[in-house]
Amino acid sequence: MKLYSSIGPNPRMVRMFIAEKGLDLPMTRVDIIAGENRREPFLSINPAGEIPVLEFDDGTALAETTAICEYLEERHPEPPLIGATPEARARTRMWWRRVDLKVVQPMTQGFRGAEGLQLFESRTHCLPVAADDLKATAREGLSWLEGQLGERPFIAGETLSVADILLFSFIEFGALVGQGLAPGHQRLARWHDRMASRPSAAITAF
Ligand SMILES: N[C@@H](CCC(=O)N[C@@H](CS)C(=O)NCC(=O)O)C(=O)O
Repeated sequence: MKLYSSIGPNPRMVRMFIAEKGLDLPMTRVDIIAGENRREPFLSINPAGEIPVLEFDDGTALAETTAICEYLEERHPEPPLIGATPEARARTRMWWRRVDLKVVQPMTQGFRGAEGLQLFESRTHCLPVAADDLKATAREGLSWLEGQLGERPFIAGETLSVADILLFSFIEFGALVGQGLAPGHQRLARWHDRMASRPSAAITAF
């Protein structure tokens, strides 16, 4: 089994997930800036042309961070990063989805419609006219999470989960592309600092 990885928050979150599991997978680097992921032979591995991809020893491949993390959790349940019980798994998936829909998607689309436009306009439908609103939507999502976090140590509860890993990876990405935390995001800033001190957070670009 090996992972196709690159710069960017999606492969980073999967690598962080792998590190938190204590796993060590061989990796192949894909140059997404040069568009290696948008042409053959990569398109035969993932027709969506995106990174990360987990390739199995029989040559079949699995894309999408969600599917990859779910698979790794089933194969390597310890430590649980999605959950050890049906209730814990459901709670993590609820927060995972909220982080994805409220922050990750609008932040990504906001970036692709503005700072990332030159790189992405020939690859996917970008929304330059909506970029500012998409960024505002991501900021609102962060503010909502700030209010929800309360005094909990982690996004989904008392222990680290994939929801923390996803949010951390995208908050770090946002900081690089002009979508960093706002001064009012104090709980998230403290949570971010705790996350940043984990050894798995040292994994940045491939
Ligand atoms: N929905 C995909 C998104 C993957 C994605 O957008 N990956 C970025 C890197 S962070 C990528 O491949 N960008 C290059 C491109 O789209 O050409 C997932 O969850 O894995």
